[in-house]
Amino acid sequence: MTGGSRPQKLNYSLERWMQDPSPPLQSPTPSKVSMQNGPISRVRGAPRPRLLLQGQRRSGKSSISSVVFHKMPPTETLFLESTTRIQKEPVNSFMDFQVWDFPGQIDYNDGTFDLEALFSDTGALIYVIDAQDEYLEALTRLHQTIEAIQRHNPAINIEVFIHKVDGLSDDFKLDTQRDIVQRTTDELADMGLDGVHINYHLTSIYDHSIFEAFSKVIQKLLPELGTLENLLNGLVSNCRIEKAFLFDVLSKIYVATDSSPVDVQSYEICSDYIDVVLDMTEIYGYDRGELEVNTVEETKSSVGSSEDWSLPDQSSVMKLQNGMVLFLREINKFLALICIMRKESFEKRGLIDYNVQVFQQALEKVFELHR
Ligand SMILES: Nc1nc2c(ncn2[C@@H]2O[C@H](COP(=O)(O)OP(=O)(O)OP(=O)(O)O)[C@@H](O)[C@H]2O)c(=O)[nH]1
Ligand SMILES: [Mg+2]
Repeated sequence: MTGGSRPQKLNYSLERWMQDPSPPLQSPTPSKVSMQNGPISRVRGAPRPRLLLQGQRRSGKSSISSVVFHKMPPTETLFLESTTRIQKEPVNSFMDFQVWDFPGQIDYNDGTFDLEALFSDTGALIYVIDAQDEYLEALTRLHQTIEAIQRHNPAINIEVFIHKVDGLSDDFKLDTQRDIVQRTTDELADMGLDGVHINYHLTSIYDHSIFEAFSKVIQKLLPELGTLENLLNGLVSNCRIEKAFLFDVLSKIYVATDSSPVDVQSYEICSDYIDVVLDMTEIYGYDRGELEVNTVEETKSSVGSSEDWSLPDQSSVMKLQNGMVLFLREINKFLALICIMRKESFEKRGLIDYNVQVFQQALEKVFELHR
């Protein structure tokens, strides 16, 4: 995956399907939605990976793109029209990337497309399969696409979204996944492509699964992922935090988490918490001007104390009935850190504040390297 697209090399057949890019997606009303005082901007100058959303007609590609990147309520996707041209969606966030939403009827395996150009700057192929429909034809197309990718750019991550699973029982979901994996493995083996690694995700726009799947897809494209995980591991162990997520606020994709296993409920509650904070900020937000942020040294002197600790402006806390605490801290315009911890751990607020600041500064250095 390398930066920039190469439209001049696309031949007529592909250009015919292209749509001019829409303006880049930005954080919603950035002046109000906060997340703007932190020192880190984003990974400037880093490659802008391309994600291709492909699959049969009506499989749900545009719905996924609209729900994840435009905050469209899932029920409104019922009124989406069929895509006729490739929709290029530049996403400007902590990491710039672009999503290309393909029309279902496009057959780029017909020999006239410049597949070399199409796949050359691509980071991931997201192939969407409607699990509520017959999927044999979709699988045939998927296998042809994988074969083409192997020929042109085998470094592309192949992600299969077994989609619309909201209508299926748990047993049926797993049976469907097993069947799709088996058929794909067999078919690829017959094609002599047994070593190809494919990731499968069960998804629906009606719950958090689509955000979780997208998080995993994006994480694989982040060169800094290992470092981010290490930083989060350090934070978690120093402050006795149960789980910590670094979220992209606009899309609710989590960019990284500590290395303890992710359970869906933790992810869901953190994701819902972002919605609550953003909604409140939207209504009651105020211009905070320049924030006075303590230096690490200043904060260090208050480590261990809890009485004289006041919640920094860029934070929010929610205590849950079960004795757990949700703590959100904005890192910058795009990113927020959300931690789940026990009440007792949260009482050591000076310690938390100090460690979060250390974490924030380390993050800045990590991203600085890629500017
Ligand atoms: N039940 C359910 N329906 C979904 C889901 N995602 C999308 N849909 C529905 O699937 C239908 C088709 O969605 P689109 O997003 O237009 O499909 P598409 O793949 O972009 O179709 P083309 O543009 O024709 O290729 C819409 O009615 C959506 O509401 C889902 O997760 N669950
Ligand atoms: Mg579409």
